Amino acid sequence: MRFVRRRLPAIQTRLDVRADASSAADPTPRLATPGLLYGVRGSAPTYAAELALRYKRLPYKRADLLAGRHAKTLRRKGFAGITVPALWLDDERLQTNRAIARGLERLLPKPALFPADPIARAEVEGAERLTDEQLQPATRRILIRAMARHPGSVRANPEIGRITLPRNRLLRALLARYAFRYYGITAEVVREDLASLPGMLDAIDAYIDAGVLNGPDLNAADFQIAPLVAVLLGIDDVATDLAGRPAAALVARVLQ
Ligand SMILES: N[C@@H](CCC(=O)N[C@@H](CS)C(=O)NCC(=O)O)C(=O)O
Repeated sequence: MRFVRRRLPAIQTRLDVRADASSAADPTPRLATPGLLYGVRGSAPTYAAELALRYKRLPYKRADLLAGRHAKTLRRKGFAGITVPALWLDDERLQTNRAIARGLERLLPKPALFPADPIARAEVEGAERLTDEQLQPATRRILIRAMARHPGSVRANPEIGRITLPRNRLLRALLARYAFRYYGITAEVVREDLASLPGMLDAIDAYIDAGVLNGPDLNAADFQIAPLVAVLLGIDDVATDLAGRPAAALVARVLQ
């Protein structure tokens, strides 16, 4: 097998306890086998999928793939795409956070990841889109550039964990070069990301003010946004602008 299992299963242990606690009154389905979540160490999107699985109280195991080998492994496991999170659950292969959220909702409608009211649901889906299409790629580029240029200016969120980097400086530099090319990271692109970040955070804060996010019941968009904001809170360049924002309170609630 080409994946590396997490060495420290702290999150997993907590989940297993909850999954085992299901009783006659608890609608959590007993799956023939637990879900298998493929991820990458330190990946905020993978952690988002974990949050959705835990919310549904579905038992799962997480297997972290080696970045670089991930695409081949996922193909071999029968997934059509090359990104993580990728979830094998109840004989279904679900890939991307948006598809995973919908797949989990189909399998287990309660507790709901989306509001029943169509207008409220459309708003949550709008927040999801903003996250998936803009906040997630911008956060990735800002993070990778900060890690490559000023490693001391980045602290990993303990819940999400640290991206694994080689100790060897040359290997680290090669990896950075590869990642820059792969994700189209240049000084100019990251300057634009940094310039558009306050607008994205304003939009998230507005969703929170309107009760679309961080409402009494958390939803799919909350789970996708909070880990990304948690990553941003660990980057010196952007943390100050974030600290007092409602978005930071969402992180405190979702990631504890
Ligand atoms: N937007 C999708 C994709 C997430 C994504 O891009 N994941 C990264 C890791 S954080 C990945 O798999 N990158 C590998 C690649 O693009 O080849 C989601 O939320 O599921």
